[in-house]
Amino acid sequence: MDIDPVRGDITTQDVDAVVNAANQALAGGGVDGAIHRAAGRRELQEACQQLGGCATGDAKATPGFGLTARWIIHAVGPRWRGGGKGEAELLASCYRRSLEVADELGAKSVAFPAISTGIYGYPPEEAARIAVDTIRSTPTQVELVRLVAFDEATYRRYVDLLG
Ligand code: AR6
Repeated sequence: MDIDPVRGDITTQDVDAVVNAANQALAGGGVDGAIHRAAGRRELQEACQQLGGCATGDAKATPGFGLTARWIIHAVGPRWRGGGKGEAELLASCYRRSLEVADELGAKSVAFPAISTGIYGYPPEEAARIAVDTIRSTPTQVELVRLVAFDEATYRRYVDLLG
């Protein structure tokens, strides 16, 4: 599998599936807001409502609607609470579950945002390490993972970790 760091906007990625940093209710701002705007708010909201929420650490798919990507995989990252509340395992679980859902869909290319590092306050350095380690160690049919960094510092971190 190739893991490519890119600087950019997840909503415009030309991949089979983009991952959304969602919340348990599957309705929010941040990347989520951008994805809802780009995919088509009404259709995506309806599709999310039918999923009946999503647990922290889990992931569920909807169609991509107006996106180039055929699917959106909604993953719910942990809110940072100091590190002693299982945050690392829950964040790793988001990446693992997203790849499992991608396999169920038959998606061969998947783009991830830096889950939990915005509104949820996860320390970005540690989050990047978990992202890279978990993607590398998860058995999957996905051939290309794009790590989409919204800012330069996140991009640099991915480049350093990927060597
Ligand atoms: N493309 C790629 N990355 C982006 C984009 C974009 N268009 N926009 C923001 N980011 P966040 P969280 C980066 O806050 O921390 C939502 O309301 C951003 O710079 O979207 O998991 C959900 O519904 C940051 O590095 O997600 C939840 O309520 C990263 O994406 C809550 O926020 C994640 O930022 C989830 O918080």
